[in-house]
Amino acid sequence: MSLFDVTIDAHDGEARALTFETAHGTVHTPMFMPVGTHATVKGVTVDQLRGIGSQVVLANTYHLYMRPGVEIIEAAGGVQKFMNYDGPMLTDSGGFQLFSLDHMMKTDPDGVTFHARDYDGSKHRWTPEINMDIQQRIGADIVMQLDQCIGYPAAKEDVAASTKLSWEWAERCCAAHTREDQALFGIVQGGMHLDLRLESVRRLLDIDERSRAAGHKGFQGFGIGGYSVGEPHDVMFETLPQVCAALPDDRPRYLMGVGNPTTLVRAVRAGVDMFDCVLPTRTGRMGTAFSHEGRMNLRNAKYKADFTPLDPQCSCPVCTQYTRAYLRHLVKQNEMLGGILLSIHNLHFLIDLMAKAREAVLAGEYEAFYQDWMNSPAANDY
Ligand code: PRF
Ligand code: ZN
Repeated sequence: MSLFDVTIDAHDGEARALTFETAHGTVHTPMFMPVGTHATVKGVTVDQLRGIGSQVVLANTYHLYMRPGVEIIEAAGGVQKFMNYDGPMLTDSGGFQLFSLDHMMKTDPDGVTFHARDYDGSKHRWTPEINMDIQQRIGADIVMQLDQCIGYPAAKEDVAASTKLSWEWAERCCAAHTREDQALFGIVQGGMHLDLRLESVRRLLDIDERSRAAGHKGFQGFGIGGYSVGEPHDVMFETLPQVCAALPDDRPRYLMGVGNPTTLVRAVRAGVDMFDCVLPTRTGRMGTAFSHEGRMNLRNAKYKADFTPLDPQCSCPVCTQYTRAYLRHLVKQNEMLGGILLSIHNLHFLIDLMAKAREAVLAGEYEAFYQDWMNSPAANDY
């Protein structure tokens, strides 16, 4: 199998199980990617990530570009060498960070000018070409096009304008991306509007086709951006199934920035293959754990003398070795180990949930898996 060739291992309804190769290893879907924004999954070593079955680690172009800077990462031999991790990685373009933080930025058709207010306030300019150059030098296995993600609610004409800008930038990213050992994903935008979403998909597929006709490699997968930006929970599912259905069967679909367990189970059923989110690590650091009984706040006094495992149904190194009472103690004491252990458990929870989803798809039992989850106490918890 050559790089980024996709094998469709199984279909079950709209759910799929895929396998694809990257330069740093094989990836099986559905799967969840831990977020390592600054080339570190906060508090978790790469050995620990391997131990809980992590396949792809995500990093962020904007943050790495600001600090330590592309030159340092290049001098280290790429982001994997820099962080002593030899598995598959993905970088998000950083567009989302620019648009979601207040960067006093100015967008024009050619690119975006911004002030890095969360760093030193310095002024920078990115075009799609500059962004591709940065991501190629950072050197992850999968890179995302520069896009524009609009918040919710937004006027339809504004959504339409940012969707158009995103496909125009997709075309330029595609033309500027030349690294053969790296996959490039286009990103679908279009807010909550089905017509805009479908036009976004059509434009990306046109770009892909033209690129391939010219002997280039087009897009090896598709991000689905612009969801989970403040809309009520069910709104995404009014258009997500149609977006998935319009995308090619033989390319991975990556729902960006979504990490709620129930949303993952539902999105797989709609045809999504890949996910990332800060939720497991961020809420873990705050003392919250996912569990098969729903979310648990370890600060709660009811865990004070509870010497049972965190989640008795979980096989992770935290649940098999530590009690709720001890974890509560760590969290209450603001001990760093508390956030670390809850991050490991929460990541394992989502990674394992997707591994079980894959098993269910391979067995042709996804609908039963979905119904079991939706009828479980964990499903009510967003
Ligand atoms: N675009 C990019 N990254 C993202 C998003 C997006 O729309 C989202 C939206 N949920 C998260 N991360 N490039
Ligand atoms: Zn666990």
